[in-house]
Amino acid sequence: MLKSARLRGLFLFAMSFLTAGAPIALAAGDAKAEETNWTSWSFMPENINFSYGQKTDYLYFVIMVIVAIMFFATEGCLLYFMWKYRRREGHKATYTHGNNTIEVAWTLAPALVLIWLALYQRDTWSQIKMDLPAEKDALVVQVYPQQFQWDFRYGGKDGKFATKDDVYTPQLFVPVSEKVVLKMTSKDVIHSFFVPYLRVKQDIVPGMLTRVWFTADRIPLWDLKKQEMVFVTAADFDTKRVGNAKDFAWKEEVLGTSGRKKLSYEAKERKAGPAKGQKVCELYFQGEVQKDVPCEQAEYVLHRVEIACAELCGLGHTTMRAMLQILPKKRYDEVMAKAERLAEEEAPPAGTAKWGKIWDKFHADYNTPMGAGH
Ligand SMILES: [Cu+2]
Repeated sequence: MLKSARLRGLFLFAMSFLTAGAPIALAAGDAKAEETNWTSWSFMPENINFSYGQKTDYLYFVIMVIVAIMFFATEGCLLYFMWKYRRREGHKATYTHGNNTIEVAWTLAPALVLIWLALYQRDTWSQIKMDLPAEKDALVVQVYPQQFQWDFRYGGKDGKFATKDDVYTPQLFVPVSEKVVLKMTSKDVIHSFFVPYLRVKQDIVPGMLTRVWFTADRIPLWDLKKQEMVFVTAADFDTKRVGNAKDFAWKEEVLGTSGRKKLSYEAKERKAGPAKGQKVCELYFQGEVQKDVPCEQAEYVLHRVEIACAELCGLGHTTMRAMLQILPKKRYDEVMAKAERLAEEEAPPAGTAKWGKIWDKFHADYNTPMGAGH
């Protein structure tokens, strides 16, 4: 195929640059990988998991650079050869059986890149998947999905699972910047716990315990003026006037024929109570809760991020979603205290019997705390 020796040399040089040059160049920048915001480079949603999210983004970036070089090199060759060997008067086509040297080179080059990547990402992989925090140092939540819903269970007041004071929720509540360990198994088919903002995606298999850990280091809020989501720190949260999502309605408006959606929150009107017909809200400001204030005073609404099932678990796939609520520690404690009080007073919600019937019966060992590691 490549008749001239110079061309062949050029091609081999490009290939060896890919195998050695690119990884070395990238590894040189590795020292700064931790501080750099790779999100903007890798076209990803904002990363709010500072425990390892930035490392995931950096790996994505490294792989994207390698693939981009490969893409432009091969497509460049394709275009060049199309032009160089185009049909011309007086030029005869040559019949070729191929070139073994080049074939070995372009098989070996990607193989070496893959081997290098496998070695290079080992530390990140073990931090995410192997070195889980000890459960006594983390908030442990059990996750028990089924077609097509998510269910979560907290230990309740005694912190122990499979006891009477367990708290059952259809949403996941976590305090900001705290280590969270999820212990998960499935009731029916394989599901997958996927939260892009946390850089977390973990399959959940029936009859098997999978654990995943993360920290959620930013609180999602909805900016009412700009009608868009923002992420704030716990300290920033206290400086903002934040409304409770239950006082607001979530609206979706489809824009023209493009199918793009415009999302917004709007204050709800009260149907009953002292402020009937009026728009009054609950407001958090500087760590305090104010009740029945006019909704116009709210600048933000407590927002949530989506938990999706990334497994194609049936026709109703898109309906399998839950919400993750990330709260300042004080708010989280209030919400949990209320849930714990309700759990003591009331019978567990309908549909939670499956925990006792399957989870506690067959996987009683999942309920005991585990140490660090996997
Ligand atoms: Cu699913």
